[in-house]
Amino acid sequence: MGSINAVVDLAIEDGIAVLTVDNPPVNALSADVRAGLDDGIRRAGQDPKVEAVVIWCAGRTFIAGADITEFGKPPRDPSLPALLDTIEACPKPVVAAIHGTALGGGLETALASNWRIAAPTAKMGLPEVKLGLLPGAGGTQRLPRLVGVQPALEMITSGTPVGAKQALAMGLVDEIAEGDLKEAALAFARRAVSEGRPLRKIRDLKVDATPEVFAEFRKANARKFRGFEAPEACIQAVEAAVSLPVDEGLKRERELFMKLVSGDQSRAQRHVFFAEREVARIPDIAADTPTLPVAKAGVVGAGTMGGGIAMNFLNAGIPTTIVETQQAALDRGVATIRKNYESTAKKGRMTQEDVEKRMALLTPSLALEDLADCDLVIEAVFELMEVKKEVFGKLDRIVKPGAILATNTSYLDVNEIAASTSRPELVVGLHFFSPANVMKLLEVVRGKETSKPVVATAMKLGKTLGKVAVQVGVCHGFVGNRMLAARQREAQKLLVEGAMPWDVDRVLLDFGFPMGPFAMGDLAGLDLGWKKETSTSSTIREILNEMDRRGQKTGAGFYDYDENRKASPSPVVEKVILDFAAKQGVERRQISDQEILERCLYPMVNEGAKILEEGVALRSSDIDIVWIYGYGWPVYRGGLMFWADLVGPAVIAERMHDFQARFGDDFKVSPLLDRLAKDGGKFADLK
Ligand code: 3H9
Repeated sequence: MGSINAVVDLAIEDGIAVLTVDNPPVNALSADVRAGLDDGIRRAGQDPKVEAVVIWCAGRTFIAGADITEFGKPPRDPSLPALLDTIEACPKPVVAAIHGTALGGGLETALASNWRIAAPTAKMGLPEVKLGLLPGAGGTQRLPRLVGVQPALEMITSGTPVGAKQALAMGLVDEIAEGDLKEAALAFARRAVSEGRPLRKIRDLKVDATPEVFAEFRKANARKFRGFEAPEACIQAVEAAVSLPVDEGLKRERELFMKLVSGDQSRAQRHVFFAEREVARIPDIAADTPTLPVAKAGVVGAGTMGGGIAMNFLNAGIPTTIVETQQAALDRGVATIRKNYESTAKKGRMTQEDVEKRMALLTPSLALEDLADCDLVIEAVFELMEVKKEVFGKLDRIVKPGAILATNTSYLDVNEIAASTSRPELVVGLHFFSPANVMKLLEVVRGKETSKPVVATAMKLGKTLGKVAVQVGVCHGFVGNRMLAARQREAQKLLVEGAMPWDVDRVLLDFGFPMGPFAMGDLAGLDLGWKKETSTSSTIREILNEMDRRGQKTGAGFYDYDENRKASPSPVVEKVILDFAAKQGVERRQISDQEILERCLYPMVNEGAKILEEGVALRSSDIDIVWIYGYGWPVYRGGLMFWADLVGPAVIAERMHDFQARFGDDFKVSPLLDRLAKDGGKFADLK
């Protein structure tokens, strides 16, 4: 209990007022914190015994931002900008003492103070853009005045925090504390008093930049910002810092903030922030469930997937043995891993020493027996049940009792795989997404016998590997690929009915996906899972493979590619499609962009509804996470099911019924979607 209110304390130590915020877990600026700080600063300002103020936080961090849970609720006074005005107007020196993370409104609080002193491990940033927002309490006006326009633009539009050392170098903080932070801040405040330092107010600093700086910045980042509203608003606010007097700049910033905070993109991105934290919670597995140690890992298969999976373990510092059946394949796999690391090092994102450190953790082998003492073995071999069962049978006999056996299968029945071992409770699916060393999603497939500690271990392992782990149940394709299949099916059908691959791709690209399904197919290789011997020209894809148009690697697929792999619509493919449709007796028609979008996405929503009905996913926001981290779903649309709620289950169900009448049972509406449509419910509200 603080002396001002439950979350803010005011204590006077030797003439210095120490205002302590204690609002766990991250000292967010809730209404009580704002009121407490405002009151405390005013009292300190008026108290003749007080010569200076230190703002300081209890617990693990300085203020990590505005309280995100308050957005969208009726505002409560004092607002954050009003509080920061109070701080800035304090007639006595105010020093912010920063440890942990000073983020968003937290850093803005520090910027309204006269000086900032940081612990060596502190991090400072304005991550609002990641929530679809801009810093709305002076950050866009004060930061460029303090550090210059270019660094401010970078910090504000990327949201990436800087460490204490860099912050000192760029002038963001005034001192790094040696030893105890609070003591150092008190000493700093006393010095400011004894030296009679004039109060430094960032609002009074000059800021300057030519219009070209902003034009260049927009141009350089156009690709990265595509589709997002917040980065452009951030740039406009910084422009206002340069072109307007500070009070008008602050007003402009506020207007831009208010517009973003009430918009769909920010709602979507805030949803993702909480969904990403919620996904770790599994109702029937207590947070304190004991986990198994994973100190040594094994990977079976050194192909693209196996190699990528192994890299995750090496990155996390876990010694890993990788097994192949043939020396040549093993050498190729190991060489690819090295090549990937070397290329990261060449880009300056890793040192050569880091490369060698990781490679030294890797043991290549031709014998499964070498996996005997691993704590966890992941199999990434050919996607065929018989092959998987054989490997699991062997692993079960070889790998020490109590070790986890995991499969990277994308579609197959994990229960059946588990049944081929004597330890089904230790078998789990760990479904990585390609490229496995890059994509952040990890589907943790829980079999009917997988034990709770094994699921808990897999979820924790995901975090260790820098992934976002999502628990899913057993079914064909689990959550992600099962829903993707619905989209692929419709995309193929659209070609026969009247669209061209580039039409479908353009619509999905404009929607916000990094690329459309046909460009994606060309990139992955159209011959994935295709066999010449059994190919019967039964689909457009088969025909293209038969023509040796197997995607980017052969210079042709659904598109033609030039020597720089630049795609262009292919007249050959156009003819293939027209002939194929004619042969099927289909009279092609004009298909609108709207229909393309609905045909591709609504069946996915329907599949998502079935997945929820069956309990394959725990909650609709978990499905959102799968789509954002596994398939490049645009984060500003909040995930597939969040988007479905925005469009409205009733709208989607009605259109699906219409499609069913016209095109058949691929559009049969799930009972859950129908029920939500009838009751006016939303996926997000399902319990
Ligand atoms: C802003 O400041 C706008 C202003 O410019 C203008 C306003 C006018 N609010 O991540 P963790 C919760 S926008 C409410 O697991 P970590 C979080 O949900 C804000 N709650 O811990 C979780 O709850 P639970 C700008 C918050 O150690 C718990 O705290 N600031 C907030 O891995 C622990 O979080 C940001 O965007 C919040 N601001 O990471 C910073 N932050 O336990 C957002 C966290 O129930 N936060 N919670 O699941 C972060 O980046 C990380 O939480 C942080 C700690 C790095 C601080």
